[in-house]
Amino acid sequence: MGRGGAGFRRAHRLTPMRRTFYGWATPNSNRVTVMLEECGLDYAVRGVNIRSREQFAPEILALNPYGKVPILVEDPQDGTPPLVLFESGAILLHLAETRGVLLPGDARGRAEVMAWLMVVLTSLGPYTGQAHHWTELAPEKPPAARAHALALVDRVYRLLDERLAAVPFLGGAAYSVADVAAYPWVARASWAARRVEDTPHLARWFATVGARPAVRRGMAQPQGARLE
Ligand SMILES: N[C@@H](CCC(=O)N[C@@H](CS)C(=O)NCC(=O)O)C(=O)O
Repeated sequence: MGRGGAGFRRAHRLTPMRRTFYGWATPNSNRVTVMLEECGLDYAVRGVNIRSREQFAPEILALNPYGKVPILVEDPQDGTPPLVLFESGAILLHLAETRGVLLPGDARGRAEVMAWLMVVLTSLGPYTGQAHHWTELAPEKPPAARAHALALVDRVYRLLDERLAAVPFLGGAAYSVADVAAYPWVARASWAARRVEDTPHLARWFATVGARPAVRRGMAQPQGARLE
């Protein structure tokens, strides 16, 4: 745990709730750190180096039996058992709902944000991850597997670009959890041999979201972590 320079750190203001983020310099992890920053919350960072297989340490498996990051633990410090959450989408929705941010209150607006959040959770992330595997990580790189993965990413990038030609943010008029979930994956466009500037509306959105101070801070966590 905590190798690579990212140990146990404090950030921001103290709050009664003790929050601990477990993760590494990965897109799914950065969804959560960006969201915590957007919420202005205090949190501790526990580095879990997935390249060193720290996600399979007993301490991590006790929190997430799937052996994956991110994980967020909320400990109310009042005798109530801690809430242990995994799955980046679930964590984002929990924070949005409990903090009352980045999710519209009206059913119609909320449903629209949810639809785009689901696209990002089920397509952008997993397809980019598969493209990364078949272009860089796999010991063998069958052309058909690589082409299939890249075509899936291309389709979702074209979808997002068309969407962002019509509205400023993925969920519509306002910045939302859908944007928070998408940004760290678009930041890894090169994993799918892509350039963000080739999709101009997505590139405009990427620059806008990337300029947010909370996004910059969240993307820099865990400090010192490298995905090598
Ligand atoms: N659907 C999960 C995916 C989590 C995931 O795959 N995390 C990666 C890092 S981005 C991981 O832990 N990989 C190590 C492993 O699968 O062993 C989420 O959104 O949180």
